[in-house]
Amino acid sequence: MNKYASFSFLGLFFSVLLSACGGGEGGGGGKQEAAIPARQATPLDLSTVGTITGAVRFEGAAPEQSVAQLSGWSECSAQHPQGNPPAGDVLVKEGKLQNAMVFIKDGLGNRVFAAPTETVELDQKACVFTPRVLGVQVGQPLKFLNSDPMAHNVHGFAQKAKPWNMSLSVKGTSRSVKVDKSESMIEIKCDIHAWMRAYLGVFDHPYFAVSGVDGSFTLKNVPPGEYTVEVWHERFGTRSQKVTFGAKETKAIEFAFTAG
Ligand SMILES: [Cu+2]
Repeated sequence: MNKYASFSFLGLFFSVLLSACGGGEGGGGGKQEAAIPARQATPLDLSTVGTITGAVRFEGAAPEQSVAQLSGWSECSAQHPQGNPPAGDVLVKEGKLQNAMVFIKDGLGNRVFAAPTETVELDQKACVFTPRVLGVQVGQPLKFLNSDPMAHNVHGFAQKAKPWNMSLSVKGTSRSVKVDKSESMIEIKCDIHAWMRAYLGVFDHPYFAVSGVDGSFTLKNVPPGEYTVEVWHERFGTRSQKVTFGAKETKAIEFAFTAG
């Protein structure tokens, strides 16, 4: 167990940390670590928590999704023999919207949540970021990986945390960061391939989920309270609603974006 895992195992919370660990790449020569002030996680009464679940809908005719323009990049085109791939920016199926980020925006008060030690991975494969939309908690390990035979980079346009820009020049190269400030959402680009995009949500709590193919999402272990729950989508913006949530409740909510 490394020292980060040890800290989190003890239920401590990193309020400030941004580190980058080389995985076969130079770029600074190994670890860069800030001081790690830690705060005690607030105990969660598991006998009172419940579930907020639901779906993100899209009403009306959805706009066409964008197409990644790979022309001029033969090494990428070669991995898409059917032609330029859809960008994945509008995924609507039977009125349900995929790849929307649903999260508690307000209402958790001063609760402090320990950062999970499990690593979330963002791959660059066939010249596409995978997944396109993802979330982590503040201080949770986030690994950028290049699975392609050509160079990529990972440029994170964070507004609150320090932005990052790192090269992943060789297949199998990875870099790891821990983002130290919550922000929804952070745009991530590859500066080499203009079509490559991912969107990262960084939250100071575990109550977030990316909607699935059927538009569904689930927020588990939510304590009773009055919350503002928000949904974000890269093309359609945000919607929010108030949710009054009782002890041990399971509550279904819906969000709807509309055409035009
Ligand atoms: Cu790239």
